[in-house]
Amino acid sequence: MNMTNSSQALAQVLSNLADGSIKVVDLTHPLGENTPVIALPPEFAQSPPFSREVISKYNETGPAWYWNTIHVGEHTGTHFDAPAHWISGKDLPNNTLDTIPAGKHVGPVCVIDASKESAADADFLLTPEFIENWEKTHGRIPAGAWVLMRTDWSKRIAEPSFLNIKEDGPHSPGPSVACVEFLIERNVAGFGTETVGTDAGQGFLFDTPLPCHTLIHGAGKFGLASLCNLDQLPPTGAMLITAPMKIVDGSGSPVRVFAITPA
Ligand code: 23J
Ligand code: MN
Repeated sequence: MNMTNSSQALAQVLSNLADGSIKVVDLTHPLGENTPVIALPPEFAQSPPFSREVISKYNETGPAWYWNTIHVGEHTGTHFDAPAHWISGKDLPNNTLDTIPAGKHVGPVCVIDASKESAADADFLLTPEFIENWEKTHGRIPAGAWVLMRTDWSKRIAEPSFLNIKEDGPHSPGPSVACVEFLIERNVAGFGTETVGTDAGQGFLFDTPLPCHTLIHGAGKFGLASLCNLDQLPPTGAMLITAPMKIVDGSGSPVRVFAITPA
């Protein structure tokens, strides 16, 4: 594509955004004191809930301005997992938020609808067979695409059934070990879910524990957790923009995720 054509392509997108034939879908939950946080087994350090204190609010300490100090774990709410989050990705190049090239934050997105299966079984696992079946209808997942698993779990965000913790730990859907291997073979940008983390609730018991951390970050791929509004996306044809904070040496951060999609 020459300069004129690429300028025209972008002008077309902007004109379609203005006339409403292309829309922006926000895949981000509000972030606040009530945002659910993952609970690890008690022997491990825990991530605190989001909190804040007022610096000043139109008062003696700041008569015309309002600002807060926030305290938040990197992996809180709708958030981005960088490869350095996991020990398997610790020595990879460009594995932290400040070194991931900007171009990696814009790309195609495939949405795999497992909402019915997840409603029927809180431990539903996405498999290579399920994705291959999806590909028969929607085409092969392109290299560099985000793959998002739709479960409608985001609709439970204010309920105990979001974390869904039972006596034997959390129960929520996610990818199987073979599924994560399959996604790496497809050379995806990353994998995203509507649940508190990218792995299934019971993923710590898999033969490769927490494969969507261990394997995917070891392969230099990214994660997105606690997404919402996936039911507003087409299976293919949308563009994803992920914008985590550029934290020096950051392993992840709360993120704003937008999908640009045909209306
Ligand atoms: C730390 C330890 C285990 C897990 C996680 C974080 C996450 O899910 C996360 O937010 O990356 S499983
Ligand atoms: Mn995380």
